[in-house]
Amino acid sequence: MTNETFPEDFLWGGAVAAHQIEGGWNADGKGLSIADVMTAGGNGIPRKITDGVLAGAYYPNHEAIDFYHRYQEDIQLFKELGLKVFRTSINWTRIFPKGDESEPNEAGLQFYDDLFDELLKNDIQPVVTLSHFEIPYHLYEVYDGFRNKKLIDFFVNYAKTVITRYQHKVKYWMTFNEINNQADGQHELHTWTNSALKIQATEDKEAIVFQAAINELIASAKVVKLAHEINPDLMIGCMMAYVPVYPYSCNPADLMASVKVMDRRFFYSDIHARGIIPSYAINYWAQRGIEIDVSPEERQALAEGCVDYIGFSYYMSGAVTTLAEVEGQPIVEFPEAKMVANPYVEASDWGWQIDPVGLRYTLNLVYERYGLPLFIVENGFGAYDEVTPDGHIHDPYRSEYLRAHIQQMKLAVVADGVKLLGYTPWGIIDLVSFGSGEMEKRYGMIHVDKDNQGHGTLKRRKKDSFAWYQRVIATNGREL
Ligand code: P53
Repeated sequence: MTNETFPEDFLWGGAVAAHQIEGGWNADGKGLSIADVMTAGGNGIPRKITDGVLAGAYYPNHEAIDFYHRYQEDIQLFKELGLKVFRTSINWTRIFPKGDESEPNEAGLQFYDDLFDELLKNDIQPVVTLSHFEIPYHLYEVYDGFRNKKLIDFFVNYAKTVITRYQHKVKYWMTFNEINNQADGQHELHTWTNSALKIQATEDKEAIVFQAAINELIASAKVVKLAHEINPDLMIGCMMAYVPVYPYSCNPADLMASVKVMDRRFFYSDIHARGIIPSYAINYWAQRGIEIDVSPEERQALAEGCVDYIGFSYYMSGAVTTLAEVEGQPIVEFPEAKMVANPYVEASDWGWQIDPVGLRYTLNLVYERYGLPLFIVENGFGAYDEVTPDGHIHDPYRSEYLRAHIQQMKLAVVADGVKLLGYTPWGIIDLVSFGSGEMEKRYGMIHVDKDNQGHGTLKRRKKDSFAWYQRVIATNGREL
């Protein structure tokens, strides 16, 4: 490899989400969000979604790492690390506690003014997700979540409020975090966190999730258009979870299965980026007898609200096969295929397949598909860490994972010509795991003293990976 590296203005950073770090779940007028009714699960143990907050249950997001009260101290560490950007979300329920009010909660708006000012004062640019699994619980209780078209207006009103308020502090925005996680409609946690949906066993899950997704895509498109009217300098992106799914074998049937599985996940960015509903989806709906409600005005809105860039997370790849002799997990929507382990890659302790080359592949694939700038807004390695008796955390596995991914990202930029805006590894500071609710599935370069049961001093400590990433940023990725 030559000495060529990333462009000088490359946005090195770190990423988190409000509900996974802030705590202060009912502080200063904040309302209940869908993340506030999720209990702690564990490695392989699902989180429960409760009806409201139950006495005696443990909700790890209620306190999280108490960033709400400690952000000044944390930002000093981010500054020392050299972050140029910090990706977080605005917790919708701080601004509109129930979601359907006409007037926002000023104390919530003030919190983000103070947070963004503190970041900017330390030369760190905030990058903001509008909806990162923080939909007001009231919008589920009263309106049934995003299957209801009323949520389009509530979201647009919320987005208009915060984009107007912070337009001079935040340039890069994203609408719905990992909007495609709900793609197959089968994971209760994902349909809950993406769309505040609870689907009865008697209902057609797939149809409901497609409708909710279309409603979100319309809401997103309206926000893109509105944001450009508010301030043409703003960059509004989508946020996708890209998990490339490979054909397990070169059997053509496996290749076709991978295309089908990938299309199901691409559906979302295809609409975000192109403004039209893809023919593969229209045909599928017709075959399945699914009726999706999209008015001519809404189609127009989709066409007028194409995103400026594609933000995405990348953690792992998958593989699919039709071969009878290979064991795997069934895929409900494609009964002829199943998901299987890839024998060429290893997996994390949580079974996530580690595949750095898959990141280069994804960057190429997505850039060719849309020709839009890309932004890797999540990537990282959830692992158990150990604090030594003298207070150190030696985490070479974390820098190894990140190094391998940055190397592939560099190849995509330097050798393949992909336009990449930046890289914000996930959970730059330890936080509550989304999927399991654990604290001990750690991604951070900054350790937080707290365990899965919620015990600990919340003290922050730099891990070995802190100094490593600091060097990466300082050398603009020349030294890995
Ligand atoms: P946790 C699936 C696949 C890729 C990313 O996840 C995913 C998921 C959902 O489980 O979620 C994103 O904490 C999400 C973050 C989340 C992070 O990845 O389960 O945007 O909120 O924390 C890591 O290990």
